[in-house]
Amino acid sequence: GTAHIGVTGLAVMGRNLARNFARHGYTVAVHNRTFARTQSLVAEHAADGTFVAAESMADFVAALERPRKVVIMVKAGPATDAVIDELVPLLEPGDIVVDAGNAHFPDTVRREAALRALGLHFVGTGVSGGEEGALNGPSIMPGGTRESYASLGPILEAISAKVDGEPCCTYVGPGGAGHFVKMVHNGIEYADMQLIAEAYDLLRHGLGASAGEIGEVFAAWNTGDLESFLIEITADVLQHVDAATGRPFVDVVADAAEQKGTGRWTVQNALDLGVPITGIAEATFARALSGSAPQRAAARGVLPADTVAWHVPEPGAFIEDVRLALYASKVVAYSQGFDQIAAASAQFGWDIDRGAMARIWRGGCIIRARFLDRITQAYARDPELPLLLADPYFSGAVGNGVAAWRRVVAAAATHGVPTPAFSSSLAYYDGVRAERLPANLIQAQRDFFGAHTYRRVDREGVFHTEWSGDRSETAE
Ligand code: 2AM
Repeated sequence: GTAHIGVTGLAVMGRNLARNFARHGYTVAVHNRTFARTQSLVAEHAADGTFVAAESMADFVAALERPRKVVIMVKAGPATDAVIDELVPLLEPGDIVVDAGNAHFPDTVRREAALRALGLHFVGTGVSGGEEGALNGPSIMPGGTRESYASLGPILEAISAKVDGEPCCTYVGPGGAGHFVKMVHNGIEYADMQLIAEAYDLLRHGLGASAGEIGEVFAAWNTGDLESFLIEITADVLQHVDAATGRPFVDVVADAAEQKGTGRWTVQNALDLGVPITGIAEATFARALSGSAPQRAAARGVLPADTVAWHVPEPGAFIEDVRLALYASKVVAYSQGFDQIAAASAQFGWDIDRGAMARIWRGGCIIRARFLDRITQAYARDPELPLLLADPYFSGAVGNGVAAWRRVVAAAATHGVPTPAFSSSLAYYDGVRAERLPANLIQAQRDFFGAHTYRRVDREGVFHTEWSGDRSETAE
């Protein structure tokens, strides 16, 4: 065969990836379980470049040059395994199977090991940017062997988004590293969205501002440190007017957030690793709370607020406080997400370059933002940076806003406006910077009821006190 790369699974994402490859001059073999989709792609988009339409999996594989590069773009889960099972007997050692779907990383670890045993390369890759990104340049996070990246990498880099001439694609690490990083990306996206929603809610309650007016605030914020895709679309969405009612669009949208599960995966993994990603966790739980219809119905009008009316004396100063609180909370969420990447990288031996992850998120993906440059710079200053928040640039930027952050969280609590992500981020900030935490008491309690032992501040060793006896202390 002569095709440079193949794509199987031609729903919108696969179709757009195939078109993106073709537009970059690659000959693309295309295949789909239902042939009609393959035919319509080739019929409608011949102008994009050269496609080879294959009706059977065998014809599809035969159309590819060696080593074969096959991109699977089907719904994550059993469909991916079904396609792999059909594909593998047709392949030869050295061929590269790419799963570009939203796989859960433990599945990728499993599939990579199984295909490696057969002499095949399995590349689980994150692809972010939705349909539009897949067509015009996504952020691509490929895992698997470094060897596979030598031939596959240049093709993925070619179709990825570019920022300052640099591709938003790099080798992430072995095994499930690519899908892991994509998962954390999505978790950070949850946190970012929740923080933006809380900022909107604060401006709504504090200023009594309309959605359109708040949209103007976000548009102004998008010219500064907060400049990002999510802030930009928020400004746009807030200013959109519902055609049917003439009301602000967001005012007619039901307030129950849904999720497809990547936030949940991120939090579940953080619990396994013991990494406090409170921003992402609060964002995930906030969606769950919004969808807790029976509980909300039981509480509405029953639980007293005991608040007074909110009159912000200086709207301009309040808006600036909220902006600073948003930026500080956002830095916390990213700092926590990068801690999670570091912990998983250590646990699984993936050796992930965190600065490079921030670099490939600058374009194509949902969390693309100006401030990611700052993260790359922080890890360039210190690749082993233990806490992003403590990097000199970020500690300075957050430190500048900390008084504002406290005013915003205090005002939200006083006036009964829920800000779980703002509040927990500030609690994390104060926790992580504390000279001494009350965990001393936790350890003493654990020793009391369970003889779980404790360490002392003044002596090395592990100790236990005979709580039910003479309260003497023994060294373990
Ligand atoms: P279809 O067009 O034949 O339904 C998204 O659902 C994409 O995944 C579609 O291209 C769909 O093919 C494909 N897909 C879903 N389940 C599949 C399976 N078990 N085997 C192969 N392709 C599958």
